[in-house]
Amino acid sequence: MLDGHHDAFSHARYEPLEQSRRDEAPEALRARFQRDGYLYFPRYLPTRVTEPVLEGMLQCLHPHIVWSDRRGTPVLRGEPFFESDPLWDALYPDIQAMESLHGLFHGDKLTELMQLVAEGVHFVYPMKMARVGAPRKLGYETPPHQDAHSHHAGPTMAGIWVALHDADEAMGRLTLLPGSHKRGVRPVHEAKGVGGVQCEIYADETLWHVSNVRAGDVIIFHSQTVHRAQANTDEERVRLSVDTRFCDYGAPVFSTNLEPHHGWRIPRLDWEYVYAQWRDSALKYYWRDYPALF
Ligand SMILES: O=C(O)CCC(=O)C(=O)O
Repeated sequence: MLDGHHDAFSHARYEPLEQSRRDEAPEALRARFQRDGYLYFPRYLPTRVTEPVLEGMLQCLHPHIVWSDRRGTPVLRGEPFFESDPLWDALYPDIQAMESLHGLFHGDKLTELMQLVAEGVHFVYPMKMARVGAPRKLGYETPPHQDAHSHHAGPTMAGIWVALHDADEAMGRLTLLPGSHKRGVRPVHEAKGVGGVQCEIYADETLWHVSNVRAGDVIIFHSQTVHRAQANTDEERVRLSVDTRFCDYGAPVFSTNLEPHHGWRIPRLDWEYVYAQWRDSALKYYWRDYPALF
């Protein structure tokens, strides 16, 4: 049954994510980021900011995934599916076309956090990701990896991840290996699950940080911080979240990050499709004249 990479974590130990607050001194926050390789801001975004994204995703995922008032989470109706399954491919372009998904990462509150980490002007990657962590898909969860490898990025790049609803330990939480960013970009091998590659974990690295999250929680992690999703072991509950990447303005950005997420595999998923119904054009093609693409 446990045929995926997650059985490799049977000896892992877990501690809660170290918490940060926006009103702490910037130097203290940056020092913690450099020490742990991540910052966790519980309840940072108000639900009025996250709810449109959650509701938009649920509309696109209907009737396969629906909100359950009883569980207080999305739940799966029917067969499970994961990123790049045919059903996911059919539903994902409309999730990508959500103006709220892209706009979320350009709003004031997340901009403030990114500026704080970047110590000045930052660049938000055009590629925005929406995650559907379905139950009953053991072994297909995101394997441990470094975004420096998957996005061909340097040390000033970081990931920013937002919880859209509360999620507990059964629901495939995002899990980080504290301090792992200090040991360089690691060798990888092929793996099942989102992204398809897994990086090396050294023998002394057994302590992972993970917490139950609530809607509006934000996690920022260094491009070399090893992270993964735990298995979703629930019978029906689904974890939905969104994330993107950012870097110091002017840092090199690799060209695949300029496409919509999975635009390289799903033929109709290009920026024309994404932007077709947007009301505000300010964020369309904002990235086109970025000076350091390769
Ligand atoms: O949310 C997830 O399941 C994976 C997120 C992730 O790996 C990432 O943002 O790089």
